[in-house]
Amino acid sequence: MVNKSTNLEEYIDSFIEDSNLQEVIRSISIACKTISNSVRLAGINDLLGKTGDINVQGEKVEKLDEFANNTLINQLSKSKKVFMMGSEEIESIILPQPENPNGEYVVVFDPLDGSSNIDVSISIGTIFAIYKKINSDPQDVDNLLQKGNQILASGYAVYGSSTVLCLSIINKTSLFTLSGDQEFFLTSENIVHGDSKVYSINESNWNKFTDENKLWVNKLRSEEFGKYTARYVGSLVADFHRNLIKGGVFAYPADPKSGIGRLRLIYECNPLAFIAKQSKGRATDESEDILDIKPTALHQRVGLYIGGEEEINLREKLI
Ligand code: AHM
Ligand code: MG
Repeated sequence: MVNKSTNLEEYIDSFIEDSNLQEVIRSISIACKTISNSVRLAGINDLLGKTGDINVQGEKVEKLDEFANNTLINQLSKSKKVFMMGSEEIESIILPQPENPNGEYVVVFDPLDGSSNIDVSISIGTIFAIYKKINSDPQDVDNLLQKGNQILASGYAVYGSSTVLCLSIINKTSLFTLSGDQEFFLTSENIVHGDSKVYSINESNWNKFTDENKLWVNKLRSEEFGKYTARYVGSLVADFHRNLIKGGVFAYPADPKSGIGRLRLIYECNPLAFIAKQSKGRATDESEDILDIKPTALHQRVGLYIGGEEEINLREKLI
């Protein structure tokens, strides 16, 4: 039973023993509040549009991407608990300023997922995951190249019709809603994937789909397994959030020729795959569990199939 007066602070105090980990989560939540406010007022505060820079992905950087990235780095630096960070927006290792050799935690994030939706007031969000460092070498990228199954906690904030923070830790995934007084209150606890019949796929890529994927999507469209409908926001974080709550499956297959996907393993796929796993869901890249893939590069892109366990199993049965 959700106690609607429990705030995030009380929640993390009640079952996370490590006060350093608590502080990391607190810092991320503060950054998400700041980002949420800036997203809501972007048009007024001249935060829409591009900075003129190109990021490591070769994409034009949005002003809000840059703002969100700096906000997370500054807030996590202030926590004094973080050893190293990795961001979708930055090419290599990020160290807190001042450096913190005694910090134990490594945090990775996509500061603002769904960049193409920023200027049109459609839901976007922040995705993050927290790991323990594996060694104390501040130049060792292996601290960031950890498998998703090493994640201690992950989550996201979605800046939608309300701002909701999802936190997944110790077999428990909960949702917090940001109040008018800028406090995150617990609004759903122990959530599990819903069972609506939804598929979320950019079907404009149909001509690049493998025969297996064409067969799968055609079966979903055929009503043989219930009446599926399509929902695709174009912000992974929002598509995942909807499917987690209501039910559904999201897929962004890898290009069959190159084997490379659109979404980033470390900053997008792993954090969400961890949440899925803890919420009766699953995520694969088609051949293996996303959480079992050993990253070989910071900005590695993979195919992603993520949703309720039954949805992912159904695809595997059909192809
Ligand atoms: P971003 O992190 O630069 O916003 O890119 C990732 C986004 C995802 O949020 C979304 O699922 C996908 O790219 C949409 O891609 P497409 O426009 O090809 O459908
Ligand atoms: Mg993204």
